[in-house]
Amino acid sequence: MTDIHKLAGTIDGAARDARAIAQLSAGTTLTLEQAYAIQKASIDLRLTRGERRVGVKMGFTNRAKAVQMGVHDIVCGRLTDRMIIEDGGTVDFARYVHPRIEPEIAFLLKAPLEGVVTPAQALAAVEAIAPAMELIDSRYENFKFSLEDVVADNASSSGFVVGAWHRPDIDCSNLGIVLSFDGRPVQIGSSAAILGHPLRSLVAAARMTAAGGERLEPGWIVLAGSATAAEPLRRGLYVEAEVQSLGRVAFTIGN
Ligand code: OOG
Ligand code: MG
Repeated sequence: MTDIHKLAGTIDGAARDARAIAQLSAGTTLTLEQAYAIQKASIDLRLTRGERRVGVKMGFTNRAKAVQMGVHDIVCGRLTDRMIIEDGGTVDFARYVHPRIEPEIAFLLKAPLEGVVTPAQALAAVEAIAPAMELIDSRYENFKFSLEDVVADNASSSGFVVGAWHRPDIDCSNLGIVLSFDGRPVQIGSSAAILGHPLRSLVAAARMTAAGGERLEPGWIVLAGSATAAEPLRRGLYVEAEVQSLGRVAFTIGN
């Protein structure tokens, strides 16, 4: 029998100690449903310690990411306030195992979204949109995992940084995006790489969150997923994403 709470504790411990572990699927057979139950239970452990839920992240909404990681299904994960990186701030490298960064678009919700919604309904629930980056840090050795492993591990989510919020009437369907390290571009893409339109990712977030028995809440942030492949981070870097019409978001990695 798969012990959801024991495996959630294993994942939670690895994340707290910034320690890589073997894939859960190496020791047990996991269904996707069990993987999402482990994700929920591991995040519940954080909430019990006082962290606050602030939203949802979507993953593998972009082909370049799916190819990079060998996972071809859209996944979602949970964001808490402890994952927030201040725009312009500094992150402590020692908190992570093998962190990577990806440029994203963030939605801030003003109304709940639940279940099957149209892109127009999704847009009507959006208060604002912003340039963002997600710091992913798989808890698995060598950043390697199956679909079930990565879902159990909160879709690798470890940190995120959001830039200035803009009114949602900006057309975000095809915005140029540049990720740079110390001023040098390392990834170039477009928001169109996110399911053809980032709003489709918000639609998927509403559907998948409802399948997990929750809804997207007003005040929550939804990260639409990376517009490019992810880039490994190293100590001392100045990391910036610039999104056309939305501006820049940045942070430094401490030594
Ligand atoms: C999983 C997370 C994928 C995205 O934006 O596609 C993701 C991973 O690549 O480790 O966050
Ligand atoms: Mg991401």
